[in-house]
Amino acid sequence: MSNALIIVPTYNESESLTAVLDRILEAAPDSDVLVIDDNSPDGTGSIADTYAAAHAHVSVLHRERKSGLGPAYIAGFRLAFEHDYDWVVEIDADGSHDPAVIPTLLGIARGVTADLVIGSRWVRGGRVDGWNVLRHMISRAGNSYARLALQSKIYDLTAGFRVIRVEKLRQIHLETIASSGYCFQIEIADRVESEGGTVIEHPITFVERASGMSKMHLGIVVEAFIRITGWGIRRSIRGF
Ligand SMILES: Nc1nc2c(ncn2[C@@H]2O[C@H](COP(=O)(O)OP(=O)(O)OP(=O)(O)O)[C@@H](O)[C@H]2O)c(=O)[nH]1
Ligand SMILES: [Mg+2]
Repeated sequence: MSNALIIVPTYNESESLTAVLDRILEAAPDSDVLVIDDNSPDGTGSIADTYAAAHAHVSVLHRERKSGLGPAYIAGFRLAFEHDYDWVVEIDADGSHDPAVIPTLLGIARGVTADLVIGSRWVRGGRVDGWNVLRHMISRAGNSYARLALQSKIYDLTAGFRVIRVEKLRQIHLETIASSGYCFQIEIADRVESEGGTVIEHPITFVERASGMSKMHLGIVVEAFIRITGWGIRRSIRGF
Protein backbone atom coordinates (compact mmCIF):
# COMPACT_ATOMS: atom_id res chain seq x y z
CA MET A 1 0.00 0.00 0.00
CA SER A 2 1.12 3.54 -0.76
CA ASN A 3 1.59 5.89 2.17
CA ALA A 4 -0.21 8.80 0.54
CA LEU A 5 -3.92 9.02 -0.16
CA ILE A 6 -4.88 11.62 -2.74
CA ILE A 7 -8.43 12.79 -2.08
CA VAL A 8 -10.44 14.31 -4.93
CA PRO A 9 -13.83 15.73 -3.85
CA THR A 10 -16.33 16.00 -6.69
CA TYR A 11 -19.67 17.59 -7.30
CA ASN A 12 -20.69 17.85 -10.96
CA GLU A 13 -17.20 17.48 -12.41
CA SER A 14 -18.09 15.06 -15.24
CA GLU A 15 -16.26 17.13 -17.84
CA SER A 16 -12.94 17.35 -16.03
CA LEU A 17 -12.62 14.35 -13.72
CA THR A 18 -11.15 11.76 -16.12
CA ALA A 19 -8.41 14.09 -17.36
CA VAL A 20 -7.54 15.12 -13.80
CA LEU A 21 -7.34 11.47 -12.65
CA ASP A 22 -5.11 10.63 -15.64
CA ARG A 23 -2.79 13.48 -14.68
CA ILE A 24 -2.76 12.44 -11.02
CA LEU A 25 -1.82 8.84 -11.84
CA GLU A 26 0.87 10.02 -14.21
CA ALA A 27 2.36 12.32 -11.58
CA ALA A 28 2.00 10.04 -8.56
CA PRO A 29 1.72 6.44 -9.80
CA ASP A 30 2.55 4.99 -6.39
CA SER A 31 -0.16 6.84 -4.50
CA ASP A 32 -3.74 5.76 -3.92
CA VAL A 33 -6.54 8.02 -5.11
CA LEU A 34 -9.96 8.40 -3.50
CA VAL A 35 -12.75 10.24 -5.32
CA ILE A 36 -15.48 11.44 -2.95
CA ASP A 37 -18.65 12.20 -4.85
CA ASP A 38 -21.79 13.66 -3.30
CA ASN A 39 -24.27 12.01 -5.66
CA SER A 40 -23.57 14.49 -8.47
CA PRO A 41 -26.62 14.86 -10.72
CA ASP A 42 -24.37 15.01 -13.81
CA GLY A 43 -23.17 11.42 -13.37
CA THR A 44 -19.66 12.17 -12.04
CA GLY A 45 -20.08 9.27 -9.60
CA SER A 46 -20.49 6.66 -12.35
CA ILE A 47 -17.61 8.14 -14.34
CA ALA A 48 -15.50 7.72 -11.20
CA ASP A 49 -16.72 4.12 -10.76
CA THR A 50 -15.82 3.23 -14.35
CA TYR A 51 -12.40 4.80 -13.89
CA ALA A 52 -11.82 2.97 -10.58
CA ALA A 53 -12.78 -0.37 -12.13
CA ALA A 54 -9.95 0.07 -14.64
CA HIS A 55 -7.31 1.46 -12.25
CA ALA A 56 -6.23 -0.50 -9.17
CA HIS A 57 -5.02 2.55 -7.25
CA VAL A 58 -8.32 4.44 -7.57
CA SER A 59 -11.42 4.01 -5.43
CA VAL A 60 -14.65 5.95 -4.96
CA LEU A 61 -16.64 6.95 -1.91
CA HIS A 62 -20.25 7.78 -2.71
CA ARG A 63 -22.12 10.05 -0.35
CA GLU A 64 -25.86 10.40 -0.42
CA ARG A 65 -26.21 14.11 -0.91
CA LYS A 66 -24.21 17.29 -1.34
CA SER A 67 -23.20 18.41 2.11
CA GLY A 68 -20.20 20.61 1.41
CA LEU A 69 -16.47 20.24 1.05
CA GLY A 70 -15.79 19.88 4.79
CA PRO A 71 -17.89 16.77 5.48
CA ALA A 72 -16.64 15.16 2.24
CA TYR A 73 -13.00 15.66 3.20
CA ILE A 74 -13.60 14.51 6.78
CA ALA A 75 -15.06 11.23 5.46
CA GLY A 76 -11.88 10.84 3.39
CA PHE A 77 -9.62 11.64 6.35
CA ARG A 78 -11.37 8.95 8.39
CA LEU A 79 -10.66 6.39 5.66
CA ALA A 80 -7.01 7.52 5.71
CA PHE A 81 -6.99 6.87 9.49
CA GLU A 82 -8.50 3.41 9.06
CA HIS A 83 -6.02 2.42 6.38
CA ASP A 84 -2.99 3.91 8.13
CA TYR A 85 -1.85 6.31 5.44
CA ASP A 86 0.92 8.70 6.46
CA TRP A 87 -0.19 11.60 4.25
CA VAL A 88 -3.33 12.88 2.62
CA VAL A 89 -3.23 15.09 -0.45
CA GLU A 90 -6.15 17.42 -1.21
CA ILE A 91 -6.73 18.42 -4.82
CA ASP A 92 -9.71 19.84 -6.73
CA ALA A 93 -11.26 17.88 -9.60
CA ASP A 94 -11.73 20.87 -11.87
CA GLY A 95 -8.18 21.19 -13.23
CA SER A 96 -7.32 24.28 -11.18
CA HIS A 97 -4.50 22.46 -9.41
CA ASP A 98 -1.71 20.90 -11.47
CA PRO A 99 -1.27 17.25 -10.39
CA ALA A 100 2.35 17.41 -11.60
CA VAL A 101 3.08 19.46 -8.45
CA ILE A 102 1.93 16.65 -6.10
CA PRO A 103 5.39 15.00 -5.87
CA THR A 104 6.92 18.38 -5.02
CA LEU A 105 4.42 19.01 -2.22
CA LEU A 106 4.85 15.47 -0.89
CA GLY A 107 8.64 15.79 -1.18
CA ILE A 108 8.60 19.00 0.89
CA ALA A 109 6.31 17.39 3.48
CA ARG A 110 8.50 14.32 3.82
CA GLY A 111 11.80 16.20 3.57
CA VAL A 112 11.21 18.74 6.29
CA THR A 113 8.66 16.59 8.12
CA ALA A 114 6.04 19.31 7.79
CA ASP A 115 2.52 18.80 9.09
CA LEU A 116 0.90 20.85 6.36
CA VAL A 117 2.25 21.88 2.96
CA ILE A 118 0.05 24.34 1.11
CA GLY A 119 0.11 24.90 -2.64
CA SER A 120 -0.14 28.65 -2.25
CA ARG A 121 -1.37 31.33 -4.62
CA TRP A 122 -0.47 34.20 -2.36
CA VAL A 123 3.24 33.76 -1.59
CA ARG A 124 6.04 35.07 -3.83
CA GLY A 125 6.00 33.06 -7.07
CA GLY A 126 2.38 31.98 -6.66
CA ARG A 127 -0.30 33.19 -9.09
CA VAL A 128 -3.82 32.79 -10.40
CA ASP A 129 -4.67 32.54 -14.10
CA GLY A 130 -8.09 33.45 -15.38
CA TRP A 131 -9.82 35.16 -12.46
CA ASN A 132 -11.70 38.41 -12.80
CA VAL A 133 -11.00 41.34 -10.47
CA LEU A 134 -13.94 40.48 -8.20
CA ARG A 135 -12.80 36.88 -7.63
CA HIS A 136 -9.26 38.13 -6.92
CA MET A 137 -10.59 40.63 -4.42
CA ILE A 138 -12.77 38.07 -2.61
CA SER A 139 -9.89 35.63 -2.21
CA ARG A 140 -7.30 38.26 -1.25
CA ALA A 141 -9.63 40.04 1.17
CA GLY A 142 -10.86 36.78 2.69
CA ASN A 143 -7.33 35.51 3.22
CA SER A 144 -6.10 38.82 4.65
CA TYR A 145 -9.05 39.02 7.03
CA ALA A 146 -8.61 35.42 8.20
CA ARG A 147 -4.84 35.89 8.64
CA LEU A 148 -5.40 38.97 10.77
CA ALA A 149 -8.32 37.65 12.83
CA LEU A 150 -6.63 34.32 13.54
CA GLN A 151 -3.16 35.85 13.98
CA SER A 152 -1.96 33.34 11.42
CA LYS A 153 1.30 33.37 9.47
CA ILE A 154 -0.32 31.62 6.49
CA TYR A 155 -1.02 33.66 3.33
CA ASP A 156 -3.29 31.19 1.52
CA LEU A 157 -5.53 29.84 4.25
CA THR A 158 -8.32 28.87 1.84
CA ALA A 159 -6.11 26.90 -0.57
CA GLY A 160 -7.49 23.51 -1.58
CA PHE A 161 -4.23 21.99 -2.81
CA ARG A 162 -2.38 20.55 0.18
CA VAL A 163 -0.51 17.74 1.81
CA ILE A 164 -1.40 17.01 5.44
CA ARG A 165 0.31 14.62 7.83
CA VAL A 166 -2.26 12.06 8.95
CA GLU A 167 -0.75 11.88 12.43
CA LYS A 168 -1.48 15.60 12.83
CA LEU A 169 -5.02 15.17 11.55
CA ARG A 170 -5.59 12.56 14.24
CA GLN A 171 -4.67 15.17 16.86
CA ILE A 172 -6.92 18.01 15.78
CA HIS A 173 -10.29 16.59 16.80
CA LEU A 174 -12.07 16.33 13.45
CA GLU A 175 -15.35 15.66 15.26
CA THR A 176 -15.35 19.30 16.41
CA ILE A 177 -14.86 20.74 12.93
CA ALA A 178 -18.11 22.24 11.75
CA SER A 179 -17.15 24.27 8.68
CA SER A 180 -18.74 23.24 5.46
CA GLY A 181 -17.49 25.39 2.56
CA TYR A 182 -13.94 26.64 1.97
CA CYS A 183 -13.94 27.83 5.58
CA PHE A 184 -13.14 24.17 6.25
CA GLN A 185 -9.70 24.73 4.72
CA ILE A 186 -9.15 27.73 6.99
CA GLU A 187 -10.23 25.76 10.05
CA ILE A 188 -7.91 22.83 9.31
CA ALA A 189 -4.91 25.12 8.65
CA ASP A 190 -5.66 27.11 11.79
CA ARG A 191 -5.90 23.97 13.94
CA VAL A 192 -2.58 22.65 12.63
CA GLU A 193 -0.90 26.02 13.19
CA SER A 194 -2.44 26.56 16.65
CA GLU A 195 -1.26 23.13 17.75
CA GLY A 196 2.30 24.15 16.90
CA GLY A 197 2.40 22.19 13.63
CA THR A 198 4.93 23.03 10.90
CA VAL A 199 3.26 24.73 7.95
CA ILE A 200 5.01 25.46 4.65
CA GLU A 201 3.59 27.38 1.71
CA HIS A 202 4.93 26.43 -1.71
CA PRO A 203 4.03 28.75 -4.61
CA ILE A 204 1.72 27.33 -7.27
CA THR A 205 -0.10 28.61 -10.33
CA PHE A 206 -3.85 28.17 -9.88
CA VAL A 207 -5.75 27.99 -13.16
CA GLU A 208 -9.44 28.89 -13.28
CA ARG A 209 -11.61 25.92 -14.19
CA ALA A 210 -12.07 25.48 -17.95
CA SER A 211 -15.40 23.64 -17.66
CA GLY A 212 -18.18 22.92 -15.21
CA MET A 213 -19.60 25.29 -12.64
CA SER A 214 -18.03 26.79 -9.55
CA LYS A 215 -19.64 25.76 -6.25
CA MET A 216 -18.62 29.06 -4.77
CA HIS A 217 -21.64 31.11 -3.59
CA LEU A 218 -22.41 33.91 -1.17
CA GLY A 219 -23.34 31.46 1.62
CA ILE A 220 -19.81 30.06 1.60
CA VAL A 221 -18.30 33.53 1.98
CA VAL A 222 -20.77 34.45 4.73
CA GLU A 223 -20.08 31.21 6.60
CA ALA A 224 -16.34 31.92 6.51
CA PHE A 225 -16.79 35.53 7.63
CA ILE A 226 -19.02 34.62 10.60
CA ARG A 227 -16.89 31.72 11.80
CA ILE A 228 -13.57 33.57 11.44
CA THR A 229 -14.94 36.60 13.29
CA GLY A 230 -16.18 34.33 16.12
CA TRP A 231 -12.85 32.52 16.42
CA GLY A 232 -10.94 35.83 16.27
CA ILE A 233 -13.05 37.43 19.02
CA ARG A 234 -12.77 34.37 21.25
CA ARG A 235 -9.02 34.26 20.70
CA SER A 236 -8.48 37.93 21.51
CA ILE A 237 -10.62 37.68 24.68
CA ARG A 238 -8.56 34.67 25.79
CA GLY A 239 -5.37 36.60 24.95
CA PHE A 240 -6.14 39.39 27.43
N1 LIG B 1 -17.93 15.85 -2.58
C1 LIG B 1 -18.08 17.18 -2.70
N2 LIG B 1 -17.23 17.91 -3.46
C2 LIG B 1 -17.43 19.24 -3.56
C3 LIG B 1 -18.49 19.91 -2.90
N3 LIG B 1 -18.40 21.24 -3.19
C4 LIG B 1 -17.33 21.37 -4.01
N4 LIG B 1 -16.75 20.17 -4.24
C5 LIG B 1 -15.55 19.88 -5.03
O1 LIG B 1 -14.49 20.58 -4.40
C6 LIG B 1 -13.59 21.11 -5.35
C7 LIG B 1 -13.53 22.62 -5.19
O2 LIG B 1 -14.79 23.19 -5.55
P1 LIG B 1 -14.91 24.38 -6.62
O3 LIG B 1 -16.32 24.56 -7.07
O4 LIG B 1 -13.90 24.17 -7.68
O5 LIG B 1 -14.57 25.58 -5.72
P2 LIG B 1 -13.54 26.67 -5.99
O6 LIG B 1 -12.26 26.05 -6.49
O7 LIG B 1 -13.49 27.50 -4.74
O8 LIG B 1 -14.27 27.50 -7.12
P3 LIG B 1 -13.83 27.76 -8.65
O9 LIG B 1 -12.49 28.40 -8.60
O10 LIG B 1 -14.84 28.66 -9.19
O11 LIG B 1 -13.78 26.46 -9.35
C8 LIG B 1 -14.10 20.64 -6.72
O12 LIG B 1 -13.45 19.45 -7.07
C9 LIG B 1 -15.58 20.41 -6.45
O13 LIG B 1 -16.16 19.47 -7.33
C10 LIG B 1 -19.38 19.13 -2.09
O14 LIG B 1 -20.33 19.61 -1.48
N5 LIG B 1 -19.13 17.78 -2.03
MG1 LIG C 1 -12.26 25.14 -8.29
